Amino acid sequence: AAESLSDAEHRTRTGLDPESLRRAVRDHLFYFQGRHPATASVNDCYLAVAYAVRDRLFQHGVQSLDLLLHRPDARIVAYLSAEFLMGPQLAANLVNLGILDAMREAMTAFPHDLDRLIDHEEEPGLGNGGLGRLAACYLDSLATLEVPAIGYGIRYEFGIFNQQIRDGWQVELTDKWLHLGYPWEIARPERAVEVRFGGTTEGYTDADGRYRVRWNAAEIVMGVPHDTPILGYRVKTCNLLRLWRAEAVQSFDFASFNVGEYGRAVEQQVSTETISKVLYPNDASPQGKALRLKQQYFFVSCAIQDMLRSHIRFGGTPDTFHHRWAAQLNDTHPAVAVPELMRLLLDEHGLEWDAAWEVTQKTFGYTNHTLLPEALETWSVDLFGALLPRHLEIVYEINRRLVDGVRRVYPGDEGRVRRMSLIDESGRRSIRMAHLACAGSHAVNGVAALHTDLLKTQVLADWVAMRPDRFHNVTNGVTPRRFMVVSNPGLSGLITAAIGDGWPSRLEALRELERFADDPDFRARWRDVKRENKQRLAAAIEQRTGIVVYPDSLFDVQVKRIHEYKRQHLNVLHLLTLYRRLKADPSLDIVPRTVVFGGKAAPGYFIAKLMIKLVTAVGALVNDDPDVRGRLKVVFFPNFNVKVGQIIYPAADLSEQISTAGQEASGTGNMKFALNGAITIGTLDGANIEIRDEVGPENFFLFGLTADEVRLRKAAGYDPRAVYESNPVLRGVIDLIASGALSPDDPSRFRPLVDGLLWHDPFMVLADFQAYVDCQAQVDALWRDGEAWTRASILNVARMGKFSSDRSIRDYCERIWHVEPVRA
Ligand code: B1N
Repeated sequence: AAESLSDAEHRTRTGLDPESLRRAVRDHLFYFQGRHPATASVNDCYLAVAYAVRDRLFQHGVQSLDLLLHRPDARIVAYLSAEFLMGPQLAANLVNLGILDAMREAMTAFPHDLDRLIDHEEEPGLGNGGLGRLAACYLDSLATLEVPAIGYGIRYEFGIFNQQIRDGWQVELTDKWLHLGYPWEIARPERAVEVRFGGTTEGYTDADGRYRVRWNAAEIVMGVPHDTPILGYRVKTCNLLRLWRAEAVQSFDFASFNVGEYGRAVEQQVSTETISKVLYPNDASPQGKALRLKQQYFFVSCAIQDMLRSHIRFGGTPDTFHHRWAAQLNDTHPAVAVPELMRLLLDEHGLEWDAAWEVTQKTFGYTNHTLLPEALETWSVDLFGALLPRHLEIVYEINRRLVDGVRRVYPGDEGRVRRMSLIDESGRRSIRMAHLACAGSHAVNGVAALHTDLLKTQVLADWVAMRPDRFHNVTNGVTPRRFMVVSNPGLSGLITAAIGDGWPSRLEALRELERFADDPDFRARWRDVKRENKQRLAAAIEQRTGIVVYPDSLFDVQVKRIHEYKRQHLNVLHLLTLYRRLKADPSLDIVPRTVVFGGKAAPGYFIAKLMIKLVTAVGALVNDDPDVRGRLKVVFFPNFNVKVGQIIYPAADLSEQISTAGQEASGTGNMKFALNGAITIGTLDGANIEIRDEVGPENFFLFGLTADEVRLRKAAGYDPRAVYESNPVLRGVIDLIASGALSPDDPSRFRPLVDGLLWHDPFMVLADFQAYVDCQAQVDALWRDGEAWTRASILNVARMGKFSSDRSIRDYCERIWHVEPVRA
């Protein structure tokens, strides 16, 4: 009975034809959920289909694991990330399995069709934005490229909040993604590990007479892994997303229980389980809260212990850990992995410092995702030491050796020592997590060419000077399976009809579309697809906001987290410019536009929330004004997430990527838009620069200061007030906002925004205003030439192949991880 299943047995149990699928769904409904197919609810049917699909994923998954057992030499990637923004799983898994149509047919026998079930699915929002979504795209590409990999993270009970718009303001609601059951994961309580916190350390001499350290912790928490299978596109490789849930160690506080303090025992349990309760909803501004550090250490310790355990079980030894595992730190959130691996190698496995340090450095790579000073994580030494006393000692020892090294190379340069130290001594002493990550890694990378340059010349310049060959650029990418095949079936079908079906896993093949760019018939079909997608979005907009928009208008879209550096307010200033032109001359012949915004603001970020209110206030002013007569519509689409993105990207004509140059590390929404035929209006920031290089400057609307110009302008003493005074159009819109006309119930409501722009404007909104307005006029001009617009749209898609996350992952595999595919 222990033998494994034959291929034929797999086919009868987990067949991929409509008849087998229908039987599998029916069996799950009946035997697993106790439901009669005829009376099953939408959720019943959804769960049954999901379980039937999961069976088929695990069929591949068990085989992939089997393969690794027999290939102990194969290197495995561990992607350590505090966030995985996976998005809906059903359609993506059906596409990767190649059974979307078969399942659609199978479901005709049930009361709810497949598209209804796909629409019903709720996504696990276990991430804030680009960083978490990137991790999810990378898992898809790793599996597709047949590279063995595990994503390690936290199974937050509550993900990113649900956003409602009430009276034009953002309201946050708890995200209860687990409430109807999550069918894609499987809990593995037998693989739980223990994680410790607090207490003290003590030295002792071991049996061999060597000095060692023991950590007497004050608190023990259990980490229980929950595994989600990650199948590649049309391959047999199935990897794992392993998320950890914090649970109380059952017997831990029996002392209080025994003396009748049941309440205290339960309190302990509640406080323990708080660790994996909720995702911090801040994008790019960490909170120095003890709970956040606990979350970070919790999942990192679970992951490293899990990796070590499996390495040793498959016959490895601690000193060869890095042969088996290549671990990537997704920003500094998991950087405590560096002292954690050191601790395990030193204290639990008895390695000497130098040997442990070599293993550690060879294991880790570190990806930096932001230069924003407020986003560079530091932890106060006091907090860190109270929670992780042994790790603090190890950090000090790493630092002692680091500082020695700096002094050897740069004798007398104490300024450099202070700058490079892992400890910031300028105020209350704190640990610089980016420095810890650099110290403990053999490779450090930025996420787009400009970002890597700025990283190397500014934030990490001292580190580059010491170890120039450790720095790399790996430009981000996105998965074309989810962001084209799943979300834009119309365009995907048209592309496949033209160039065959190989492009989703070989995205450079899109270049073959170039020869259709001048084909009138192909252009017409291209427009038809876009129109259908716009109709679909228009229906969703009306359903969710009540606003009626016209699919023939130019869909001008900005969806991303709300942040001053992303400059949603610059977009609003343009909107008001158009509005004032129409008010001045209601018969003006302007290009009809629908301007769509979407995105969440961090709950404590006052100005970002005010920006949302500003957008909705402009919508209230503009949308029903008879002078505008439907030529301008402004929509704030609520609760932007992966699922909403899958409706929005395919329907966009114009992609707004207008961050202040030098601020957006890469951006990935920019790629999703362009891959769906939107043309970008953008600054020379992040990956915009590389997108423009690829698609051609004539197919990209460029405006604004460069990163260098921003720096110079600030150094010269930027005076936003002077810009305001000298530009009557700008003055007109700023005065309109300041006048209270947009907020009659509270005339000074937008004062903080206006004052910020006039007196500080750190993101150079006013400096870029006129260039942006002029560039939007060029957008109008091209739009009026429908054929030329379509041509540019086709060429955008044809030349975007570089931005597949498959290319990014190949870069990581070759240059950073040194791993190879393991073919089934
Ligand atoms: O990472 C993305 C980039 O495309 C974006 O440009 C970048 O802004 C984003 C603290 C972050 N950087 N830093 C974060 C997220 C959560 C958090 O608590 C920082 N997100 C980014 C992918 O490279």
